[in-house]
Amino acid sequence: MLSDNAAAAPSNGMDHKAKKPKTAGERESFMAVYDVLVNDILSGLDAHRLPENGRQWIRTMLDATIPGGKMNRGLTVPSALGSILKRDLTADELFKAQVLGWCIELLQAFFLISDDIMDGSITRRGQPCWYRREGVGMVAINDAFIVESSIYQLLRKYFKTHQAYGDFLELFHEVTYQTELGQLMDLITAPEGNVDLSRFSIEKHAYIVEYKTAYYSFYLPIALAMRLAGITEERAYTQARNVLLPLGEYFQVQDDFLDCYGASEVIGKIGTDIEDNKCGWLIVQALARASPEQRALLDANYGQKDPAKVAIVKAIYRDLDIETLYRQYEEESYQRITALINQVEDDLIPREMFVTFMNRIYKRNL
Ligand code: DMA
Ligand code: MG
Ligand code: MG
Ligand code: MG
Repeated sequence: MLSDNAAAAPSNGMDHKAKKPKTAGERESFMAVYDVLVNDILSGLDAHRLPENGRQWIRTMLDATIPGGKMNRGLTVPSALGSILKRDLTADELFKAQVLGWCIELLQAFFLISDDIMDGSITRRGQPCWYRREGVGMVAINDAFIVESSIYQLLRKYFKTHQAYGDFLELFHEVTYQTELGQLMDLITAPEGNVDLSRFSIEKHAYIVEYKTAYYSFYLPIALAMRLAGITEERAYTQARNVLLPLGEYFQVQDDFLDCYGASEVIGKIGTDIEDNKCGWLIVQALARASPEQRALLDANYGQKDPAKVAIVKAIYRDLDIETLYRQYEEESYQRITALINQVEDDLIPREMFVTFMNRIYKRNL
């Protein structure tokens, strides 16, 4: 978990110390805000005369799709705000940061409900994916839209008169669009029943992971905390992006690795990337190293829902020692991102909040 990751972080020779990892108290306090926000969403339905069974549906759906994850994105907003302000937060500052954090968790739930349908996934967070629950099916598509709309119900309720309201709306809209563009490229690079591995490349992979993951998972939490703290200089946001997009790429490479090598009871999901013909990090690395014979086997076996074919692809990954390559990539990424953090002007935005964010995911196994 988080503390293990922080403990695993190598000394990086930086004089700025990372904040302590999230304590149980911070998670508990964050979860308490979830209960408040669900009640806000449900109360907001009164104005729409939603029949009781609709209200019950929404309550069940929110509880099944929003909590239960690692909450790294959401917890980063209050922790980054503390780093920026360099003091304990007031109760009101903490609450506002937690509301924004939950809005990211709602955005994440909206993406995951749809992503699991599009990827044909089986489980999420150790439970059947929402669309696979009894009586749900394709209602899940509209549920994803309701979760997305709920973000804007909450932003209006808590920030309508805040000076940064317009910026918050713009940020959520922009990163949503970016994520959808990334998902588009992820999906159309992986057409079902039409395997053509020459479509894959390191560059295509880099585009997909920047757009589908890095903006909403890494840039958004820090940018929201910065905006909440009153930072308006564009230069500060550019410097944040310079660290957070590479950090997001590293995170999605980990996700690609865990899809194949993670323990499903730990990551709570069953990998589908090989079956789904995905342009993931493992296949891109394998293609760069495969002999002509191995390449022919990959062409014949990738992207098919047949366990024997998946096993052949995994055997080639093993022969090419992709796992060792990944371990090297992890170490190299930590050094490379540390160097990027050292380029940030510390009096503009504290380097510490990037170190904390990086340590939270370094060498993760879920
Ligand atoms: C995740 O890509 C991207 C978004 C926007 C949810 P993915 O399909 O690799 O995610 P997961 O492995 O969690 O299904
Ligand atoms: Mg998926
Ligand atoms: Mg996907
Ligand atoms: Mg994945």
